[in-house]
Order: sequence, then structure tokens, then C-alpha cells
Amino acid sequence: MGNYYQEDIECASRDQILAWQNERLVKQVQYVYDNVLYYRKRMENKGVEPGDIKSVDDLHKLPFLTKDDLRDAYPYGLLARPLSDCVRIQSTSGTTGRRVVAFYTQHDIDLWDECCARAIMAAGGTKDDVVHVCYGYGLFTGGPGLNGGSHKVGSLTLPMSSGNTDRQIQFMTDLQATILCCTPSYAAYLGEAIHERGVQDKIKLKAGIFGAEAWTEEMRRDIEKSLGIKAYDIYGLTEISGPGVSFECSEQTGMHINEDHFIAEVIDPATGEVLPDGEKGELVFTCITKEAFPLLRYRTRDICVLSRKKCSCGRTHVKMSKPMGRSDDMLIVKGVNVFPSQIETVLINQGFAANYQIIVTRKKNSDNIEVQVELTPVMAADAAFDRELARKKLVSGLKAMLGILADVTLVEPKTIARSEGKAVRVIDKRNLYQN
Ligand code: DLL
Repeated sequence: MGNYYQEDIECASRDQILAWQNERLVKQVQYVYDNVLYYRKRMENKGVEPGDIKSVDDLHKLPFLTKDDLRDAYPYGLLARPLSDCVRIQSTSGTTGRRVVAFYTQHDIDLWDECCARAIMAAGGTKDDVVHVCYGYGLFTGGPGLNGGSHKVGSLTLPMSSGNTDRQIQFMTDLQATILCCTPSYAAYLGEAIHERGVQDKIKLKAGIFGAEAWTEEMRRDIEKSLGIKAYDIYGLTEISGPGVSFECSEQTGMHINEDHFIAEVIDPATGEVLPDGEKGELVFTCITKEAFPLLRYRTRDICVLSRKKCSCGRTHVKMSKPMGRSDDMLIVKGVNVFPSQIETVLINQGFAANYQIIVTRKKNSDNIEVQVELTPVMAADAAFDRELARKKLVSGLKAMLGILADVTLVEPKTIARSEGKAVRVIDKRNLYQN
């Protein structure tokens, strides 16, 4: 079993990282041009040839790819290898439009596992840990990714997948799991369930690796307290490989991007112009080591900031902030940009948990936003708790945060459906995207 804290790579000098990126990018552009007709045409339309890309400084000359391109080219149009060289596909949940399918050679799987192994080691994992994976297994990348990473580290892996909370808690206690991998919303739910069953003393978890959806610092503190662990963020997307594109270290101030495999840029989503480090914009990735599905300049729609400030963990790879929303799932309500994470911050600051749902409707061209918020069990049981006052305080907190008036409805504990995967936070009934 390897030591997947790869100090020589993860703590390499900036010059070394750039040298790797330059060399790999040049090769990768030629490889994609030779093997992916769809992208070759894109380059030709833009008047770019592989020889024009001599280093990372030339990256901006390449055309972007978007999710629409992946849908257009579905299923094989962006494949760079014959199918007989591929050993796996994974896919996005495809709730809107056509599914996105990504392909992997064995080499791609090995690199992906390595990225996830780095994430587990950054969360303090070793071969002596018991890693409980309750991300979904199957087409979703969460389960297979963390599973592969845990194997690389040499930890005992519990491939639990999602669902059946009683069984999750049983295995967690019986097998003394030390690292939990799941979505943050499921981690919060597991915390509640463990306390309800009064088995918190039997839990031996020390760390959690949570991602696949947005979560706030407030939610991190809640989960850390409820499970008695340190909670680490992990980021990734199916198109680029899956979880492990970036991950948090002990400093917990952003996620190191595996820069030996992926070049990150931040662009202005409106103009496509590359922004300097420190500016907020849309994250774009270029894969420089992948074989089967090597996307170049893929627009993630995730809004974030890059930082190259020295990190106390010693890693030198650039850090991305937590995504601050998606340029495409951002709600525009009454003309105002609304991110679910802003609403969550207000709720948690006022003592509520992250159990809420946002319902957006439109009547006579006027938008209405309603936030249904669950009372905590303590609030619900307290006869002296003034619900109307609490509701009004939420309305004014949301007004201050969002700049618009939102209706707030307080509902009883456990009335909002819990999710085993990504939480469904927004129900947009306006059908704004219908043709
Ligand atoms: O969610 C991969 C993953 C699995 C990441 C497990 C982390 C852990 P997709 O289903 O393709 O892949 O969704 C990708 O989810 O573009 C982000 O918008 C969002 N996302 C992923 N990680 C985070 C995170 C997986 N840590 C999309 N914070 C991405 C916020 C995240 N959003």
C-alpha cells in the first residue's frame, strides 16, 4: 500500500508544478486534437492549432467546453480512446436534460483513486483507519471514488452506499469506523439519528470527508459538534473524474486542487475573460493526464476564488474556496441573485438547523419566494418558544441578507424529507427554462 501523502508532488515548488503543467498540457492538446474530432473542429473554428499552445500562458487561446457540449456529443463524441480501452463509465444524476456520461481507462481510474487517497490522507487517514463510505455507489462518482481512494491508502473500507440509516449506524459502531464519507446533508442527518438513538458514546469517528453539494461553515461547525469529528470538504465533478479534484487539508481554509492533473482557471462567466487569482468567477478545468475523457477548458458553472497563499500544511497546490454557488443554479428572484447558501447562513445564525426548502413561484409575472424551515426538536418542545417572533426574525434576517422579502413558514421537526444523497433545497415552480 502506498503513502498517498505524496510530498514530492503535493509540496513541490511552484516552478516544478508549472514545468509539469507546461509539458503535460502541450502533449494533451496534441492528443485531444488527434483523437477527438468534436474538439478538433472547435479548435479549427477558433483558428487554433496544437502548435499554438506552448505553455500554460497559451491556455486562454483554447475554446471552452460546456455541459451543453457534453450533451451534444453524448455518448461517445468526446471520447479520446476506443471503447475497448475503457473499463468504466460514471454519470451525473441528469436531473435536468440529458445525462452526462464520462469514460475511464484503467490508468484514469488509478489517477482518480490517487486523488481521493490524497484527500483521505489530508483528513488524517492511514492504513489503520476504517473508512465508512455512504456516498451512493453506482453511476454516481461519490461511492466508487472514495472507495478507490480508501483502498489505495490501505484503510479498511466499508462500502455502505447510501440509505438504511439504522444499518449505517450499526456498522459504524460494530466496526468502529473512524472516517465517514458522505454528503454533508446526510452527515447532519446521521448526527441527528445517532443522538436520537443515544449511541453517541459508541461512535469512534475522528474525521469526515463531505462534499458533492454546497455547505456552509456554520453547517461544518454543527456537524463537527454533533459527530465529535473534524469535517473536511472535498470537491469534484463527474466530467473531470469525480470527487478528489480538490480537497481540504488540516487548515480547512479552501481545497487544494490536484494541479499535477488539472489546470484551474477562474473566468468571468459573462465574458469568458480569465480573472487574476483572488477574483471571484467561474471555475474552469483542463485535464492534463487523462486518457479516455480528457476535457480541455471545461466550464464547471461553479463560482469560486483561487488562492496561492502559503498553506500551513505545506502543500503548494493552489486552493479553491468553497463554491459560492453555481452560475446556473443561482436563483434570480424578483431580479435579485439568490444562493441557497445565503439562506442557510441566516437560518443557522438564528439557531435553526440546515433543514429547509426554498419554493419559488410566479404569479402574474411577480416572483414569490417561500422558505420552509424546520423547527429544531428543542424549539418544538419548548412551550415558551415564541414561533411568531422567531419567524419574523427570520424574515428580517433574510431581507438583510438577500435584499428581498421572503415568506417564511415554520414547520414541525422531521417534516422536510431527508436526503441520502444531495439535498433537494430548491423547488422552482416557475418553469423558466421551458421552450
Ligand atoms: O458531486 C462528485 C463528488 C462526489 C464530489 C462526492 C465530492 C464528493 P457531480 O454529481 O457531477 O459530481 O456534481 C458536481 O456538484 O459542479 C458542484 O456544483 C457540486 N459540488 C461537488 N462538490 C462540492 C463541494 C460530484 N464540496 C457538482 N461543495 C459540482 C459545493 C460541490 N459543491
